[in-house]
Amino acid sequence: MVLAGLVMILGGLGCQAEKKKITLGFSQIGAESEWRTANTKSIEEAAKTAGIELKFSDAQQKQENQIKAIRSFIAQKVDVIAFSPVVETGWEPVLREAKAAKIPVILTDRAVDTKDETLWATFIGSDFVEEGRRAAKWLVEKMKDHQGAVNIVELQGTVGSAPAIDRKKGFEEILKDKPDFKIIRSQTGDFTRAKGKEVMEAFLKAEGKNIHVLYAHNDDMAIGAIQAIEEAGLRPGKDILIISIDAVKGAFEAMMAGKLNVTVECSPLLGPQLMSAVSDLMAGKALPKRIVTEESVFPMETAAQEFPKRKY
Ligand code: GZL
Repeated sequence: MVLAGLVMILGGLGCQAEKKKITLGFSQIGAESEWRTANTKSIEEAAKTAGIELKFSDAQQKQENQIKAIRSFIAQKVDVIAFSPVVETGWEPVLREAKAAKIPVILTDRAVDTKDETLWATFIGSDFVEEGRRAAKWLVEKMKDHQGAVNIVELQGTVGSAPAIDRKKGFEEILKDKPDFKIIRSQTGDFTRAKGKEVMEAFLKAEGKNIHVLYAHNDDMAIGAIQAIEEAGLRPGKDILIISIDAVKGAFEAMMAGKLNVTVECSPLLGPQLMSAVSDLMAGKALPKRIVTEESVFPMETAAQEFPKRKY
């Protein structure tokens, strides 16, 4: 009898020891920017620290690849699915499939535009409209003693993406009652350095010295544009003021070189918050529908003192 009891206890312990590891399927947009690679690193490191098994897929900035990855995670019966949606729309069908399979979905970094908010458990990410407002508020303050027109060219992020839509919205909201501030050219640079340089070359060809300010939706496009401005014989940060968003290391290096005037922080370090949300979901805890990341603004003047403290 004692032996049987002992076997039961050991068996129970054995069951506890084999407690099933949480499996998270994550569909990442790609590796288009410094921000994205820092985001991926944060997620991979946080999953390891949390002891969560991570199935990771890189969509190379294509929505169809993200949809395929999510379907694969459903087929593999992962515990939770998380993804950073490359664009806002076109997600309902696959999210309904995840819901039917009773697999909760967490949105990270970018939001989706769906009528049915039960299709996702929570959205962890920045307030992109506020980032756009902060960029414009810095410019208005910087130009407060300037007389006459302020001609702005804008490098937008990926067409249809939440950050591109909302960073434009926030920027224009602040400038809407300031007629001297004009966006004279606006085009997507798809968040990459190469495309940012290419589009800035076209802006310079069309507008030349008529450009006073560049507003870039991310640092990578701003860094590409800086090369174009220098190749055109102009001084970035002086002849053309440059405002960008993310606050990656490359932006601090450009500010310390006097070529970028300000970067608005958008933290990619979402890994710990994501893993905490995954663990809470699996423990049956309710999650807030929105988890906002806290962020700052870094003008050129503070770059040297801030740079050593930067984590991405
Ligand atoms: C913002 C993120 C954007 C970054 C870009 O949260 O989605 O995508 O601003 C990145 O650098 O490519």
